[in-house]
Amino acid sequence: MSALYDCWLRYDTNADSLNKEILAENLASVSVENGDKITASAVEEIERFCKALGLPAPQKVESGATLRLVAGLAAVEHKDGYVIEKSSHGFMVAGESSTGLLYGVFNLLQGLSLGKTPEECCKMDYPRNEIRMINQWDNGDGDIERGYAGRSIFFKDYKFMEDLSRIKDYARILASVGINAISINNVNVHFHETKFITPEYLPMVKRYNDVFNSYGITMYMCVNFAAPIQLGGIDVSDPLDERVRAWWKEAAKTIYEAVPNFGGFLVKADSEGRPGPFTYGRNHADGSNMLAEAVGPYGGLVIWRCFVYNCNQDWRDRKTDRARAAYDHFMPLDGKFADNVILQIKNGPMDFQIREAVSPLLGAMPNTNQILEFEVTQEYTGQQRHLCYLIPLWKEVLDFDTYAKGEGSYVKKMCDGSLHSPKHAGLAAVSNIGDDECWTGSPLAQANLYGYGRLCWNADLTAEEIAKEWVGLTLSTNKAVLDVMLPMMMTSRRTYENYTSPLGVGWMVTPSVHYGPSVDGYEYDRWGTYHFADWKGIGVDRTVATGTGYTSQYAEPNASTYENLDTCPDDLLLFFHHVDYTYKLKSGKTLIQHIYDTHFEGVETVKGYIRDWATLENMIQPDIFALVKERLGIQLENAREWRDIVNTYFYRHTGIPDANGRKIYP
Ligand code: GCW
Repeated sequence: MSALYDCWLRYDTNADSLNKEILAENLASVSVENGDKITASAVEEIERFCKALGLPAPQKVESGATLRLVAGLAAVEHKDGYVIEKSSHGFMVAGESSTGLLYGVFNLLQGLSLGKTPEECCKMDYPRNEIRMINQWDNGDGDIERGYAGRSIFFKDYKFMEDLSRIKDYARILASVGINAISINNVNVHFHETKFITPEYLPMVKRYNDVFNSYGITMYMCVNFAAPIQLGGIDVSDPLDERVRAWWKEAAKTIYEAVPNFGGFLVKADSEGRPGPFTYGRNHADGSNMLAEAVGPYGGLVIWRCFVYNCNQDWRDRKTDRARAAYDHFMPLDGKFADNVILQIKNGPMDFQIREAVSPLLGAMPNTNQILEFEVTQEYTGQQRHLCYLIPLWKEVLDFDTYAKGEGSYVKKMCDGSLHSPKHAGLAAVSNIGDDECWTGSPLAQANLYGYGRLCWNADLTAEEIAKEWVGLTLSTNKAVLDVMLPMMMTSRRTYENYTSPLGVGWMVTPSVHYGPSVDGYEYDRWGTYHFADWKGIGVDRTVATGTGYTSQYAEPNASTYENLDTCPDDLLLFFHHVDYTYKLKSGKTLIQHIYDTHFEGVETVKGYIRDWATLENMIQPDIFALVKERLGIQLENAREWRDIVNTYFYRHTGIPDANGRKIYP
């Protein structure tokens, strides 16, 4: 298609430096053992690879192939694992399942396009996490909630797309990094979308489902908790009402008759205006278990979000703390959820900020299935106009020690199920794609989708390794390119943080769009996202001693670390404490000087990115070069605006000048 469109599956990225003869020799013929529609996808991918590199299409043979593909090889122990090894006439890719085989083939093709020899591609690997899910926030009208990359590839004018080619390419992209689950519609299920689970839409649901299934991906849909009212004409959606329960059972039966291997439901309930069990004095175990009972007979799962908080707060009230909400609501329900209910918990207790604490609910419920939720779409992290490589942020979360079961209780162990041995575990994330030519607004934002998949596969991969793979597959394996890209990507999260909101306090964004500086934008609003800046200090006191008591939700020693000013890390200072502007950070700087310094520095770093990017002009594909160049220009303009507004705001509040006399607008 095009370099922008093909993402990391271009295959010809490094065409000039590949040994085509060796490739042609090894891909001369292919055989398939235990074939099905997933292995057919694998063969098709090999054909694409050959086409992209101008190699002859592989001959399909019964035996003696140079590339032998085997699905369902018992010797591969791990679920959906694979092995790539030498075999009698060339090489063999074998999977524990056909999905495992597909993963192996993607890995082989990626390795080859990075310039590895087939020998160097030999390995054994497997996904460490069971559920590796992507959530679309696509609405039926084609709009995408928090989407920064065009319109939906799934829906238009409240209809499913008839042409499934783009959905198929998306399935390829996802499967190539091991994603195995997708929910296709927004968690905010509005009027029209509520009907997506009814017979009117089920034939299309089935078509989408089949495409994803051919890539080893299970499809889910978001449902409206009040569907029995809207669709069933029942006057309530009380989860303990027999009529409501019967309605959901019937609805599930209808769905599964039409779409037998449908995954199940993803649910946002009692959150930001969505209906839920609270209306009827019921709790979230009552609500989710009711749906679980409906889909259970068909092997379906209910993924239930924990993003439940009071969004009608009064800013005058300093005691209510939105950060506490998920833990307060869900922790008492541990052990009360059905086996096929999985709680989905955002990485932070607030909402996907550039920096916030790790949610204390993660790993805290030993008798409940939990999965972690990330946001790949850059809602609060530059909306795909700013470069913000999110893998370092996610790694921090995955490597966070919750101490839930003593030292070493990392979040990643909750995700891979080794912390408490639940029935189900894994990760989910909000997608960043739309119908843009490059899928993600900026080509650099593709790296976040790629990296999310890679972390789902193996959370022990480093952010650098992932960046290096992505750069090699998408831009170039040329060392000069990597030398520019690695530092840019690895510093980008800190850079974004530098010119936006300081030290974990969050927001300061223009309300509703969440883009661009507005320091007091949410300060007197109902959303519970305040920084409490006055002339003397700033920050949210979440201590037990004098604040909201949020720190007590952590296991020790984390609770004490955050409670005490002396041990609270600088990066999260304003998330946990309200301090004076003259307070001295561990870095030795005063808070106010830190704010000025980071804001000046952030803008300078972006200027450096622009200079560095310019050096790549003749080393990478021109369309990618041009689009990123344009985006970096926007980033610089926005970063300046952030710097000047934030610095001026604090200068005006404090009257304290910058120690280095730089320009602050009075
Ligand atoms: O951060 C908020 C977003 C909402 C989103 C919500 C959620 C889908 O601003 O747009 O709604 O999170 O995660 O449910």
